[in-house]
Amino acid sequence: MKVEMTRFMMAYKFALDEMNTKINILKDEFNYIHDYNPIEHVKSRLKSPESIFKKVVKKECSLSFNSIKETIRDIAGIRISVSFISDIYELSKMLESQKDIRVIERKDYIKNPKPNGYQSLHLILEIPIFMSDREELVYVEVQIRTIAMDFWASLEHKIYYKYNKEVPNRLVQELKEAAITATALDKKMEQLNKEITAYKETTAVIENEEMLL
Ligand code: 0O2
Repeated sequence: MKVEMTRFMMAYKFALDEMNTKINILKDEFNYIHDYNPIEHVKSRLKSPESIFKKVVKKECSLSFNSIKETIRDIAGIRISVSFISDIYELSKMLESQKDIRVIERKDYIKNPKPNGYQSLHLILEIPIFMSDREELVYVEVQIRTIAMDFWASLEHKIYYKYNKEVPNRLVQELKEAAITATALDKKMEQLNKEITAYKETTAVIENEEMLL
């Protein structure tokens, strides 16, 4: 059983390595071509066997590797923080359109935030992993959000556990207000960035024209 569990977990580790390589390539390519990198932070994690087991119990899933694989699709998880909301969709499009990636599920908590204010784009992707004797299709959960959304989510997560999942109403309300403030900040930063980009483009055109004179 221990060997099987190691083999089971290994596939997820390779899937994370594979996805991290894909993300690094996108990051480098962006830097070379656009002189700009939309990716601020990338954090990846493998769910521990204890957390997998807790979720198995919670979801009343049977203990076979196949049903664990189908029920718990976030054993391999990657969280990407970007600067602007438009970067979220641009990055997700780049990942979703890769030939060896299949999009299994897409939850847009930015267009439809959770009632507590949580915002993020969640993708369940399936990628092939090639091993010495077999090819396996593995699920990876990718969460893409802005720095402001990530800041909010980490604090909300801390509060949720600090109060043992019974957060006082006043704090719930204040967290909702903080989520609205974070959205307003994201929108403002996006608009400022658009203005700066447009300004840079016009000055570049003028400089080019002057060089031609
Ligand atoms: P961890 O430790 O981050 O992995 P499922 O994953 O199928 O059980 P669900 O609700 O269908 O559950 O999945 P969903 O909505 O895609 O959200 C799963 C993950 O998103 C969570 O994983 C969190 O990481 C994050 N998330 C979702 N809602 C919230 C929220 O309200 N606040 C914060 N801070 N994070 C959230 P886990 O397994 O809960 O935890």
